[in-house]
Amino acid sequence: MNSDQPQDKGRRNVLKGALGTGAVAAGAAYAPNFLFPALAQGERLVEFTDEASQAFNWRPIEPNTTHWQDTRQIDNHITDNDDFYLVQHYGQPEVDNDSWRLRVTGMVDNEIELSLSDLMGRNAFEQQVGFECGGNSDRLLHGLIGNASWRGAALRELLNEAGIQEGAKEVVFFGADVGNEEIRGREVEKAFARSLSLEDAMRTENMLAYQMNGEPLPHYHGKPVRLLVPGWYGVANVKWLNQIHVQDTRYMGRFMGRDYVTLKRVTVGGTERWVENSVTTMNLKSAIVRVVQSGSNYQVQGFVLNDGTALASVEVKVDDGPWRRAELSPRNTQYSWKLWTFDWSNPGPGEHTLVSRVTDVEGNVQPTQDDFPEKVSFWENFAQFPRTVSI
Ligand SMILES: Nc1nc2c(c(=O)[nH]1)N[C@H]1C(S)=C(S)[C@@H](COP(=O)(O)O)O[C@H]1N2
Ligand SMILES: [Mo]
Repeated sequence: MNSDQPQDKGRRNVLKGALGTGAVAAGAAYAPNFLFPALAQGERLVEFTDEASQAFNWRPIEPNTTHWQDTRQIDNHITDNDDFYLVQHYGQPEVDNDSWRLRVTGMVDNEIELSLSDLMGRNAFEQQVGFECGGNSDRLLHGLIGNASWRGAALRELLNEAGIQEGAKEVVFFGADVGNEEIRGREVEKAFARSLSLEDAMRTENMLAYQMNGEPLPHYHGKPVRLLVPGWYGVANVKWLNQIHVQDTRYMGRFMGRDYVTLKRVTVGGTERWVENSVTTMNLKSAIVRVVQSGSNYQVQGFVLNDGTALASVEVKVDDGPWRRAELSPRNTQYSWKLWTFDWSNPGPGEHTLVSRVTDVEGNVQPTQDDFPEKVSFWENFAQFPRTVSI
């Protein structure tokens, strides 16, 4: 058994069991939190009656498998390391911290090779970053999601130290995990990799992260070091990072050019065309995750994820009523998830439909499913997500 195995399955399972069965006593083990506290005496989670919730299946964390949160159980601004979702396409490679090296190669004046202690000896910074998988979905109640506090070194400083050469355009990030891919009829061994344009790579918030919520980066989350590109879908955050390569051509690998590629029908300069785009920055999205009842008061709780643009509002609509403003948590930061609450007092008995939408300061509004362009692939599901509850 490896030491990064989650230690804290117990309390989650206790909570799961309590869902929908009435009052749950507040656990003493919870750190106090402004928003989304654990349920207090006399509070209960209202069960969702929508199809997605009925069909939802939570899975315990297991080595080499995908894990998603039960978003109805979000009770903390920061996601526990063992509940933060997991996605890996080539399994979870064993990487030894002592022999691990990070190399910077290609169109640089000085190629660099760093050990973990070299990297940890560099200037460090900390930031909250939340993200979701580009394949997140209603079916999973948007559980491929998490928000953590990360510590690491600035990518930009390392690239500057290596000295980017004239003409360089693209920075490729390779993980230690490899898989066999059949490409044009030939089976070849490929490492997981993603790339950024040089301009995107140079953004100050990009981090080579080695700590997650105050602990060394867990094995599952890419130990000892992963890339974090705040504001981007999870696929950009290369785990088990071991090489950064600077080049003057586009990187065409599976996770840039074939997978995590959205196909939709849009107008291109007046002509309707089918267009593919690689999954990059997170689209503006909100979703309702919980409804908490305390006597005749109900509180609707949810999250927002986006590319880091400031928000103008989050609103909730009940049945065919008007859009009404929700309150955003003061703990939200530019690249964290943004938790919000909406007080819904004295709802009448019966079935109600609740939906949220978010608007940013650039005037972008979260679309409904019907507003979406015709889209073939399931990537980038950021439509408004109606939920139903029975009062
Ligand atoms: N090396 C490596 N990095 C990877 C992946 C992978 O398969 N291999 N999956 C990516 C995808 S698709 C997602 S959504 C995120 C998930 O990060 P997490 O498992 O820490 O939540 O990691 C990204 N980084
Ligand atoms: Mo993903």
